[in-house]
Parts: sequence; structure tokens; C-alpha cells
Amino acid sequence: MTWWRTGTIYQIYPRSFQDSDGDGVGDLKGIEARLDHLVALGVDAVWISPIFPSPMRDFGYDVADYCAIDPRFGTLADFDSLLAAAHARGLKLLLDFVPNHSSTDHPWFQESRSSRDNPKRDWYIWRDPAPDGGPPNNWISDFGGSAWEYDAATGQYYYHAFLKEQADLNWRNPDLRRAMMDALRFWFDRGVDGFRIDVLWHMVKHADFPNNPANPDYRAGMGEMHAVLQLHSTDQPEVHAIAAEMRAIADSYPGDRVLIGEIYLPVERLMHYYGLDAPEVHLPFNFQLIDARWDARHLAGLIAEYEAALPAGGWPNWVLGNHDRPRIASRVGAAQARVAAVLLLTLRGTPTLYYGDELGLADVAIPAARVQDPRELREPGLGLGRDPVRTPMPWNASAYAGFSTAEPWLPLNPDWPTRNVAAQSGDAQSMLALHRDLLNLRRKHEALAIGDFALIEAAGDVLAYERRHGDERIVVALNLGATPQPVTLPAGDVLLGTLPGRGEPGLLRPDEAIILRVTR
Ligand code: ISL
Repeated sequence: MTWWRTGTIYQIYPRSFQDSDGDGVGDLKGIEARLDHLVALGVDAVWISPIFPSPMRDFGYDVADYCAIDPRFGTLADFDSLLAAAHARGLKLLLDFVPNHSSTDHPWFQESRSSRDNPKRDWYIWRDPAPDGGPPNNWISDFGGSAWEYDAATGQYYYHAFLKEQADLNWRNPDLRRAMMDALRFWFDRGVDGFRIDVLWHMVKHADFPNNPANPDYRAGMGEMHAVLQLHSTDQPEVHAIAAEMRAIADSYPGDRVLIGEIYLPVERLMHYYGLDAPEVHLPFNFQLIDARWDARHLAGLIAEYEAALPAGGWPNWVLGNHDRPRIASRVGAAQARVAAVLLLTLRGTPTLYYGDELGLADVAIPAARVQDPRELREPGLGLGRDPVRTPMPWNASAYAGFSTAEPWLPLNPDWPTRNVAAQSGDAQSMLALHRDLLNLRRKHEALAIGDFALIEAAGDVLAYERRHGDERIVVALNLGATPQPVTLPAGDVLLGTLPGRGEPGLLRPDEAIILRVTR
């Protein structure tokens, strides 16, 4: 079985993992210094959010050079050193490719905007104004407001699905396409093990730019992006040939390079990104758990729907959190976050773990004066801001939690003196110990790593399922609520529990999850 099927991926938000040079912002040397934490935790691969030169309007998701390292994060030599150090520890390293848009600081955009007949004009998406001089159509940016920005120099609008400083690239242009594929090769040649591909489903837009339909469910307070449905601006059929070309490039390298697509679509549409005609991404991110109501029947339903929708040969994957969404500990509370960890790490498929979640880190309230996220600055107060989930990793009880010697770019969670890696390392009941135990079990038991999935029970607050491989049967039983729950389980040895000791037989204690190996 390939590493990306049996392994666990760990996402690092590089600004917030470890600072090595005292500027309050994390960097590559910092990550290298902390690799042993990841080895002790037991993950297999690290995905680092963008580290390329960027004016940081969207903290690296606005790339100004696809083939270099931002000086705030380090140098190419630092990158090579990190990659070698990861590989020396048996860890894979994945980068974040941002192909839908570049920074407007990218030299390509500077050329493109310089005149209508510049050879790179068509590398971006330029349209004439509507007859009234307004934007070409009603498409809305994911960060609010029209997705079109007027550029007086040449009298046309350019399209930006995100910030106006993030201009969408025109993937219908063959020269742009080649240049971007070369950027992928640049990093594969250096030895990276794969990529997470940012907003893959956005990459191609309808050739005629028709208006998007209004969203009938839109209510004020949802965020302006939801006012229209992104019918014509995303998920166009032509995107699949591009994903297939990226896959062919990945497959042309030795050693199981992997592509992971960031795609927010209903399950049935998501599945197309495994590839219908030709293979596309190995793992189209499955975000169902991020949006899920914490209810046994609901969770069982979405697991069943997802498993049933998988195409032949398609390998599942699960995500509980990322740098855009509220943390699991804040969504379900500290006690249930332990149950959620058991769920993430025992479902069938590759799990992706967000840095800090292994400590039970919660969202951090950010004082107005310290807000950094452009999303929050554009549409404040809707609860869509992302700073709360991007705060520094707490390592120990020394100043600034061992993250930096200077005031960090975002505040630490105030609980850092007790909730940190050092404190939890020595505590067998800690969230960190739970994650280590779970990841260790996944490595020891093939039933957990690659076994089949079968639902046993989803009623009230109880979700129970079996993983089976060959003769090995492992049962996972979760109490998703705060009251004791009766449950009927086969006889077996308890391999792991989220609470100390053992409750009464036939009863799950509040917030208890157990894993047992069936003995008969
Ligand atoms: O914005 C959203 C919901 O509020 C999402 O649907 C959005 O499309 C998704 O979060 C895309 O995210 C990715 O691309 C963005 C970047 O800001 C995010 O950090 C990244 O994960 C633009 O590059």
C-alpha cells in the first residue's frame, strides 16, 4: 500500500509553527527544528501552506514567484535542508500549489496589465466593461464585493475570485498553462513528495461569462459570496483535463508523488476529481466532517454517502480542520474533541490533521486592533475571519510558548502555559498522548489502516463501526454526547479509550470513545 493511503498528513501553517529568527513569524528553519515533534506524534507527511515570495495580502495564497522562497520563510537552501531533514526522518513533504490566481505583484500580471497587446495580456482574465461601465457580470468574490476590478490604464476589468490583489490566471491560455506546469516540475525536480492544490475547482470559468444565478437561500450575514451560486465561475468541465495533466506530471516522477485537491463541492461533484477519463488528483479533499452537525445519524449518513459515491479505485480521505475553518475543539468542545480525534483517525481513508489540533487547541479571540485576515477586514463580524485558527503553536511554558523570542504576529491562546507540547508530552491522559496512541494503533493494525468499513450502530449519541481486514476485526464506539449511552458491542480487548479506566460493560460514559479488537 502506498504511503499516502496508509499514512497521515499533518498541515503546517508556516507563519505559526516555529519562528527561528525572532521576527514573530514562523519560518522553514523553525519547521526543521520541530520535525521530531512530528516523528514522535507519528504522522507520515507534512503539508506546508504557501512559502513562496508574496506580498502576503492573503498570507502566501497570493504568489509573486512560483519558483522561489519568500525571504520571511527563508531561502531555497533552507528549503532543501528542510526537505532533506524530513526525508531523513521518513517524513514526506508536500507543498501548496496556488494555480488559480497569482499576486498582482507577479511580474506576469505587471506585464499583462501594461497594455492590451502585451504577450501576457491573455495570461489573466480581462473583459470589457458592461454597457453601463460597470463590471462585466455579477460574479462575486469569495471575500465579498464584485469579483471584477477596473484597471483604468487599459480600460478593462480583470477577474479575481478572491482579493483584488489575487488576479485569476487564464488556464485557457496554452503558454500560461505550460509556465505553471513548469513550476510544478521545478519542485518535483527538487524532491517534493506532492502538492495540495489550492481551489482546484475554481481554475476554469465559463468561456462566455454568463451571470451566476441568485442563491435562493441567501440571507444577510452569510457573507456576500453566498449571494449568488458559483454555477458558471467554478467547476467547469475543462478543469478535468488540467487536473489530469498535473497528475501525469506527478506520475512521471519516481516514488509515489501525491496530488491533493482543495475542492468544496457536493460529494457527487467532488468525485469527478478522482478522474473519469484519466486519473486526476489522488485525494480530492473530503471536507464533510468540517461542516457536519455533531450527531450520530447525521455522521453515519454522510460516511455512508461518501463511501457509496467513491469511484472504483478511489481512496477516501477525511479532514477535521484547516487554516480556513473553525477548529474542532471550538466546534464540539474540549471533551468531544477527543472523540472527534478517534473518529478522524479510525475512519477508512487518509486523515489530514491540522497543526495544534493534536493539543486540543481552540480558536483564539483576536482583538480588533490585531486582526490580520483580509477576509475579516473585508466583511467584519460575520464569524468568517480566519485569524482565530492560525495562532502560534504552543511548544512549552517559556516566553511566547517557545514559538518565538518576540511578540508573535497573532496572539497565543491564553491557555498556552498549560496547553503546550512539553506539558502534554509527559501526560498519558493528554490530547497529545491520545493522538500518539491513535497514530500508533493505525500503524500496528492493518484493519485500521486499510480495512473495510461497516456501520454497526447510529442511534441517539452512539456511533459505532467496525474496521475489518483479513481475520482482524476492530470495533470503534463513540459517545457523541454528555450522557451515558447503552451500547452492545462484541467481546474484545480494549486497545484504546478516551477516558481513564473502564466504565460499566454495555455503557459508554459521557464523551467516551473506545477501540476494541474483537476476540470472537
Ligand atoms: O471562502 C470560502 C468560504 O468562506 C471558501 O469556500 C474558499 O473558497 C476556500 O476557503 C478557498 O480557500 C483557499 O483559497 C483561498 C485562501 O484564502 C485560503 O486560505 C485557501 O485555503 C484563496 O487562495
